[in-house]
Amino acid sequence: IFAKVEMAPRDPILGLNEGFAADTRAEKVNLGVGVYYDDNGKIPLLAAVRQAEKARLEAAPARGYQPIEGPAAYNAAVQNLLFGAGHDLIAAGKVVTAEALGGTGALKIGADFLKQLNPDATVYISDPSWENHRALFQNAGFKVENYPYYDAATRGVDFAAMKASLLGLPAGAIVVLHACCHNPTGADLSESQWGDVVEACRERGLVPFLDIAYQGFADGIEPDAVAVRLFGNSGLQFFVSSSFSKSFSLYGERVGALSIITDGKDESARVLSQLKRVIRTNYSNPPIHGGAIVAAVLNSPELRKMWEDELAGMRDRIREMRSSLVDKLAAEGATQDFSFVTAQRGMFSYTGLTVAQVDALRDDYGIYAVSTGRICLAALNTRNIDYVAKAIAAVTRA
Ligand code: PLP
Ligand code: TYF
Repeated sequence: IFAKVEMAPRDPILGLNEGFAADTRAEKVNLGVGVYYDDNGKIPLLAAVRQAEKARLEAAPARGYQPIEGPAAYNAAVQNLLFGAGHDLIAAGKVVTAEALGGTGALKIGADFLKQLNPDATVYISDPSWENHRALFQNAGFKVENYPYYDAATRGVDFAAMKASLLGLPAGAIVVLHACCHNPTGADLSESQWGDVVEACRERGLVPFLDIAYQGFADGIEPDAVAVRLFGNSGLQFFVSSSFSKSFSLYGERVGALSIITDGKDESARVLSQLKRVIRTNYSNPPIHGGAIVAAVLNSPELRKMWEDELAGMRDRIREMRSSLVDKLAAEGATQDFSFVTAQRGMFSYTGLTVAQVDALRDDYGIYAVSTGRICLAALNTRNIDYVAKAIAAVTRA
């Protein structure tokens, strides 16, 4: 039965971890995968998470099946974070939320549900985007195309091209939008540009699918929700996949959610019933632990404050690494101007490094970056940044 199975290509990002693990050089640095490390190079276990876990362990709750859509306390916490506590949409019963297996799981159940609703629709993702967007929607049976996004010349968004493209899409087209901290470019839209995107979606009858995997990593929980809030106040129906992998440092617990905004209670009930069917036939119901911890933190004023402070600490540390890298590259005599790195938002920088330069970083220095030139700033720390700056300056020297 397996004789004709071909070798599948490795994930271009997760695949880097294998090469990195096998590298025996002590000075090696993994700038590939989008994971936040602390200044000691460790994935942090947040104090708020630890406290919530301690309380749970002591309470020793039973491990029955969860509701198919996950617990109400978790889903309410997700909605409050996305739209702001007490938002009209929530009060009016217009938000259907289901816990999901990370942001990826949320995208997947959203994609499967959309396939039932509109099987012939095309999905549009940004050029470039997180590679899994394309694969995930293709595997759900959709044709996937790009809309223009990044402009290498300005190292920002070519918004005129993006907007013109959206205004040319057919009604019912599904548009995947990075709500903040664009992966991989770090280039985000301004609030007024988001307003234009909302209007383009309204005018063309598009199906917006917002993906927010880094809420809190640009400017903070509230400001990073600007796109979600603008869509939320627009009266449109849309999808949001959200993730706590990064913001709670709970990568392996697989905690995320899909939220669907409907036109009212009756539509919500029907949508939820179908979404539950999608979930039931995929994995029945979500695991308990991660969601219970996130809900406990978000629903306790004390733990929530602790979490927000820790999240701010992660955000600030990444910012420091950005400006420090720019300074050190200049001090190393880099022939290129890298000041754009401080304008990019979130975990990533699209450095403009070529494939050959990325290869040289790996071969000559044991520094691993994505072949597109994307690096994860959250993997830099006060001990490896000098080495990385020296290496980047060397491989980019004309
Ligand atoms: N969407 C984007 C844009 C991402 O960068 C990621 C990163 O992991 C995800 C979704 C998936 O998040 P998760 O790890 O929670 O599945
Ligand atoms: O872009 C990243 O690095 C993160 C982590 O298939 C990731 O989003 C990368 C690839 C993948 C799943 C997660």
